[in-house]
Amino acid sequence: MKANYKKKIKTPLTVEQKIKRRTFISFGAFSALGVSTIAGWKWLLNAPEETPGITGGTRAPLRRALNKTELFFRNFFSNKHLVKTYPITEAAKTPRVNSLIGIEDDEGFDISSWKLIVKLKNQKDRYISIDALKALPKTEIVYDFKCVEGWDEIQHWAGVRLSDFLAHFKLQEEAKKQYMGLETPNGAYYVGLERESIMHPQTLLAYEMNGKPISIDHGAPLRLIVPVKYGIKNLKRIGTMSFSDSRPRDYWAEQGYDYYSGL
Ligand SMILES: Nc1nc2c(c(=O)[nH]1)N[C@H]1C(S)=C(S)[C@@H](COP(=O)(O)O)O[C@H]1N2
Ligand SMILES: [Mo]
Repeated sequence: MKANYKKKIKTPLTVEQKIKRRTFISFGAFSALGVSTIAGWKWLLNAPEETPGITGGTRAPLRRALNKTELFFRNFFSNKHLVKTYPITEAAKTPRVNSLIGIEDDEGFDISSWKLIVKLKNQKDRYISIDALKALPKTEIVYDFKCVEGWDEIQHWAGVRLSDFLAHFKLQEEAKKQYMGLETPNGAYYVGLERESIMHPQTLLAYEMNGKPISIDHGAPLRLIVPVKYGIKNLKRIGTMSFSDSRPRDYWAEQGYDYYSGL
């Protein structure tokens, strides 16, 4: 059987009718846009806040978007992307000291008895001396250190590559976890780093600056140098190291700064 289509007979619209119709459609479209904007704004405003503690407490959908952006950059850079390096002659002779949280407020700190404490699940903590670290192959880097506050400076650092350290101390299994947490000995300053930055070939546990042991203000005896990140992640005076699949606490992320803080 053939379907029986009726031919629609249209009487042409007058100009006035056309204008009326357009006006009506435009008005409807703008109203719908307005309503959905307000609805969207309300939805965001009433959405639950992200898990408190780790980051600045933004709304969950916004955090999801930020995490997607972060994931894009993590995949994009992975650890094949190398930060630009410079000749040693260009390095600052007296690099600036920026901030001393966890350093100036730690009266009890004794550099001579310092050991890096590696916290392990279901195992005893490991204590690693500065001499044990210095016995490993030394890696140097001269690069442009960048602080989120708006300054940058070419600096010369040396130490043990973090990935070499993990391999030497048989911590690769631990390092398969998504995050590493580092804290000053008194726990006043702390950062969390994701796997790609930990394994990045330019990431160092640094014990020298300009060819000499790092000064107290710059983070003696051991600090993190992670050139793929802003200064805030480059923890000075490392006390403890730990591994986890959830984000470790992070001092500046708690204040609302981007947890990833990549360059
Ligand atoms: N323990 C500790 N590490 C820290 C900080 C700090 O306040 N305390 N500040 C960070 C910031 S914001 C920057 S820019 C760099 C500055 O390092 P510098 O003082 O060696 O220049 O250290 C980072 N590491
Ligand atoms: Mo900074």
